[in-house]
Amino acid sequence: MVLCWIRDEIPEKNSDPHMKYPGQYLTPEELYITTGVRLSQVPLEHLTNEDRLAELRKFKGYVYNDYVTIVRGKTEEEKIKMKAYMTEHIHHDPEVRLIVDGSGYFEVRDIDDNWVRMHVFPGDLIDLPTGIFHRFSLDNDEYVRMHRLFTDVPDWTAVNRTDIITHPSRDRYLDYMNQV
Ligand code: KMT
Ligand code: NI
Repeated sequence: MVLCWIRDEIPEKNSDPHMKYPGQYLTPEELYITTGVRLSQVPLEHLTNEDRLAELRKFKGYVYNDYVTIVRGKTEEEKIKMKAYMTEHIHHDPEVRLIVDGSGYFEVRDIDDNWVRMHVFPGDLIDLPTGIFHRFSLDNDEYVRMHRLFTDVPDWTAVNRTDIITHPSRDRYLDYMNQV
């Protein structure tokens, strides 16, 4: 089950929960209305990875997938990657991730530019719409493994918020939010 809440503004130690005082969880419906993010659950038990993929493909038409494991960075390369994940960015494509092991925090900006934190666990499937500002941090367990799914050839380009003047994916997101 994904737990969601509005995050405080304290920038240190992102692996802590950072729930904004006085603290309240958002329902999946509230999350959808304020961000456009959809959450669902995939039963991981009793299914091999291949079976699970076949199910997901039927459901959404995903054509590309791979796995990514993230651990607290020890090497310089890992540290750079962690920093990139935690830098606010958008993509041309939706960001679809199935958590298969471990846990972590996805953060998305809501329509009022608050950070909404989603604590994700195995079996959680998150679907971040194209053009939503987001970032990712490990929690204090310092490990997550995710299945990444794409409906097209993957485009890994991350456009950081500071670089953005206008971006087509941002216009698509704002159009999409008008229909939510
Ligand atoms: C990304 O674009 O890869 C992210 O936002 C990080 C979380 S998934 C590895
Ligand atoms: Ni991303």
